[in-house]
Amino acid sequence: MRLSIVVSAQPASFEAATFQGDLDANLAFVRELGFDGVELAVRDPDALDADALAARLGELDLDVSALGTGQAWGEEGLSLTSPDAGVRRRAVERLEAHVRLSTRLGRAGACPVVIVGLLRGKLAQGQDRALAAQQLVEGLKACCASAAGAGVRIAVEPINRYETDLVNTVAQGLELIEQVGAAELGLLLDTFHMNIEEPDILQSIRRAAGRVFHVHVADSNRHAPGQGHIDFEAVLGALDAIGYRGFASGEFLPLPDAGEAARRALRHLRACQKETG
Ligand code: LER
Ligand code: MN
Repeated sequence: MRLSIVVSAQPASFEAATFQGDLDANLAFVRELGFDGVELAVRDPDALDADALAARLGELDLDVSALGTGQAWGEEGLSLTSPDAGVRRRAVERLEAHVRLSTRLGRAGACPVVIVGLLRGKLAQGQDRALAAQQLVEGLKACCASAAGAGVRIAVEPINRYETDLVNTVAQGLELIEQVGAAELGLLLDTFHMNIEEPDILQSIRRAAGRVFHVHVADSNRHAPGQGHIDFEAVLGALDAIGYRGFASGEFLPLPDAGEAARRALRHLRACQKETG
């Protein structure tokens, strides 16, 4: 399995975006460490120079595994389930901009997966859950229609209950995919969230077979893999066994610092891969 790591392309407050700050320097550093790719966290694609970014990635021979979109929620409050129709429309338009950016950054025919994490929103007090669920399906249908035309895939990330109350588990994610009914929609499995929500992480990976579009790796305490109690040898083995051939992307706290956390993650994941073959 190829390894990538989250680098924020624009300033953000999300603390598990492992690398933040000077984008050019971070890309070079990640390459030097030995990652095969980078996952870019992008608040607003229109505020980026996509041509310059594509050129820089080409120079470094670095693939983009995925585009994170959560900053559009965290920094601007965009949400696919906002009670405000204008906010929902802008969230869809923003995801469509991420789909366009994905087509600009794709290399060797593979476009980065566009992630729907916290951009799905969370329920405000008194908000009707059934209506929000329906709005989420409608928003994703619109995004998938744009993605289908562009040859881009979208991955919904089940996120633990302390961060959102919409789609916490793999089972809920699979149900949502069925409701949307689009081949472009799959799941992002994040081991940190799975450790909180899934009764059996390996069984949930097997249930998601064929629909896993992207993977985030962080340990049980959201430190780098190897610093907590998740069995990454078993997790990587299960992903391999279901035929997952995408990236495992590091999204963990930059502790004791981003470089050291990234080194520890690489060391641990490579050792686990050796064991699984
Ligand atoms: C994002 O990938 C994530 O895991 C969430 O906890 C926050 O967006
Ligand atoms: Mn994640």
